[in-house]
Amino acid sequence: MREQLISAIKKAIREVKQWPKKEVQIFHHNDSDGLSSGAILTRAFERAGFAIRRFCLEKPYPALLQKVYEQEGGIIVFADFAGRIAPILSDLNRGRNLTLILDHHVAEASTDPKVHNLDPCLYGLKGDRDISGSTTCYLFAHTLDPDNIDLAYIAAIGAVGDEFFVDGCLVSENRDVTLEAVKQGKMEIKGQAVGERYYLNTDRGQVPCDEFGAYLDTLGAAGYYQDGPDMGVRVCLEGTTADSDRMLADLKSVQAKAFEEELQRIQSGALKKTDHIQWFKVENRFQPMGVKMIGVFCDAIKNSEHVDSTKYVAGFQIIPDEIPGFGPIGMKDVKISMRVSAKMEADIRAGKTMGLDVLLPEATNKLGGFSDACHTLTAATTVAIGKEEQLIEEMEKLLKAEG
Ligand SMILES: [Mn+2]
Repeated sequence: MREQLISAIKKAIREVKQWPKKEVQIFHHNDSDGLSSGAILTRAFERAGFAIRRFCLEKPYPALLQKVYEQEGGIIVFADFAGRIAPILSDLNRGRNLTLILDHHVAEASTDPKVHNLDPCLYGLKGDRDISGSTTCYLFAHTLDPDNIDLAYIAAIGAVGDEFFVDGCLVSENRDVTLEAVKQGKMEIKGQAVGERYYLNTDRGQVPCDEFGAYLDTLGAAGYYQDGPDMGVRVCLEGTTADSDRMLADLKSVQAKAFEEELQRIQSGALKKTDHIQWFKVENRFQPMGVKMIGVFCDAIKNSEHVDSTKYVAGFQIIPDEIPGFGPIGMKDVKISMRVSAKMEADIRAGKTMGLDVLLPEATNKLGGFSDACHTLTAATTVAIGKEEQLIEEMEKLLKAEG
């Protein structure tokens, strides 16, 4: 299993080394795992003598992929997403670029030999248990050049950030990278009541890895349109600084203010209600924060007195037509995030109420939208601006059909 993954990585590396163009475009996710992945790949490709163009994405939107694949002869790397859309990337690529996918989400095999899907899920590892995006990138980096062993601690940061623990402990590949970082004196593991806690030894003292991950998450999400991801990647490689602390504090206050204002709107009746759903639009009032924030906000209110605990919570945020550093991609979409109260969570777990992983993507498909991350209790998709009300109606239809 692991050996087959490593030999697939070796094959991809051979092609990278033979490729005429010595420039790599790295597309990575904006959470702590994605930023760690971006940091590892940036350092590894730099060391191998490649020029780097790095882009941080909230999602690999179809409109963006279309633009990316207008080129020919490039080396394109996706990290911490895209494992599942390897067939789509294959159709877009048609042998014209060397594409590498270093993801750990549920994956589908590539159909273009020039698209290397190195997602460990295709090799018997569990992406929600054994290996994070960052650890996948680390395996790649370490196979590319054993000197990259010093990046093991960054892989551990991403693994802790994604919170895939077994009885409170990192396991399998994620554990191996952490033990390597401990051996190098860059981390310490301490036992606690349940499982373990992981610490980074930094120039500014010991920092719990989970706190470091939350720091990165804020830079990447609240700071998405304000160079937060660049700072996040720098912080992974060089540690936090007074500058990064200041950026974090500013972002937190922007977020607190935006959330407070939105809550006031909801209190004064901005929430619309149908039979099973309560919903609202923030339009672009969360700008300049990223669209992750609509999910964070729904999370913040889902169990509050301001919402009805018997109805699904849905919020819409307009997606700005801009990828930082990449430019406009011609997108006119809105993101919907959905959450449920603790009461509904119990009903969904008991099978009495439809889970969001079925409800939202089915309704989204009817309107030609894009579904990506849909789980039973949290879900998000995108539809064209103006279709918000229709999407709610489609969900109501599904719920009524279900009875
Ligand atoms: Mn991840």
